[in-house]
Amino acid sequence: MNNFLGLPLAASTFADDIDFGIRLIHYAMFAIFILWGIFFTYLILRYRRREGVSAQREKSHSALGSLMPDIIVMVFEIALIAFYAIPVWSRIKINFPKPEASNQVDIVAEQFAWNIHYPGPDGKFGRRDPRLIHFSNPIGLDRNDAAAQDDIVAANELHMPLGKPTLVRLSSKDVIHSFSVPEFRIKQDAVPGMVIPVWVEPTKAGIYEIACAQLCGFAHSLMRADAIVQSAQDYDAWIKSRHGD
Ligand SMILES: [Cu+2]
Repeated sequence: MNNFLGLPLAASTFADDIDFGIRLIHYAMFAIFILWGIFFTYLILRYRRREGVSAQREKSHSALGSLMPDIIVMVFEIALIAFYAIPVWSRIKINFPKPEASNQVDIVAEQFAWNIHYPGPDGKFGRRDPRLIHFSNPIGLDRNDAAAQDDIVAANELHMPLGKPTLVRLSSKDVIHSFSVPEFRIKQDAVPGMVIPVWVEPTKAGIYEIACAQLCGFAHSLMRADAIVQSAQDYDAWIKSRHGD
């Protein structure tokens, strides 16, 4: 019953909050469907046409009485907004983790790959310039910039340490893509000309698929990458192994 809806593994700190909403809406709609079906069937049988029985037309009930179902639904919806939607939205989309306390990466989407830019051990992102973009330098990183010396650019490999939020600045080189990782309950468009922040704190080690969720061209279906969640030690070891690339 716990995974009655077939939701994917929940692997981020806010996944359960999102799932609560998905479950609540599905179960409430299922209950309404059943109750409404029973009521509808009852009315059809109770007031079916019979020989010798003529229709009775009563005066309508009070306005308040006939509005009651709407009032109940409205109270439910207002409660959903006030006690669920606003707190969860502000937790995920407004209160971002502090950059100093996060693993920071820039993701530059393109047809048809995810370029992941890590600031390296110095924690500073090197300068990027669109004029330097080349097939061997997909994000136009300026290797002459001091801050860029230790930067790492990996294609389709997003490494994330456990126990720390990863803060992503998402952008696109060409068309609109969408950064989607179902296990993290994240889906965010990458829009050319904009830098959109997203964050996630993974809770389970593993490899999850990043799939572009916005039809972006002929090879859209191949625009996949790995989100690799590993222990802090393994993450540091990977950064060291790539250092100087
Ligand atoms: Cu895409």
